[in-house]
Amino acid sequence: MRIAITGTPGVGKTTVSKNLFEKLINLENNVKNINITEIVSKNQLYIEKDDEMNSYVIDFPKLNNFLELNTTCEDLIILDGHVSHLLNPDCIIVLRLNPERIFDRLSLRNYSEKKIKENVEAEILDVCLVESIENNVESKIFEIDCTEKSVLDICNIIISFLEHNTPKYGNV
Ligand code: DAT
Repeated sequence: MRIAITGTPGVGKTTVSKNLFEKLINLENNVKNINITEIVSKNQLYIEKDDEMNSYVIDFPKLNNFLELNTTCEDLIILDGHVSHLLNPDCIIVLRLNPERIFDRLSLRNYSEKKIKENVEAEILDVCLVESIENNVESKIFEIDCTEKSVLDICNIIISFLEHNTPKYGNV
């Protein structure tokens, strides 16, 4: 089973994924936490590097192939990344955050003004949510506003979503 943890850079995907992994590994032993940027960079699963934006243009067929070869259908796979919703997930968690907080967090990362603006706009325009809905007819989608929530709260919400027979779309 593939769980996509998606959302605009800065929403908290990596922090939530790591904490979720620690919680789930206590319940099941076949849990994997895969950071998309890390594996794309390490295994050269990209077409080119966008130096201006300091990001990769991902080679999706290569990335999909890599995931097929390195996971099994028995694994509970956490896919951490802002394109994870494009990797055939069974369920998608879209993390959301007040765009002003995204601005603050990305400024701390010393991103360029252009990259910060692009990401703040992406959050305002619901880009990850819209892409998730458009590209996944079968998957369940759950949207979480992380603005006033602790990482622990967010993880508990996700686990509760995974454990219960929830409708196709939900938000909290
Ligand atoms: P992403 O992986 O989406 O780019 P991140 O996990 O690196 O985001 O988090 C960005 C920063 O925000 C990092 O310093 C940790 C902090 N953070 C993440 N989730 C948080 C939360 N729920 N409450 C407070 N801070 C959080």
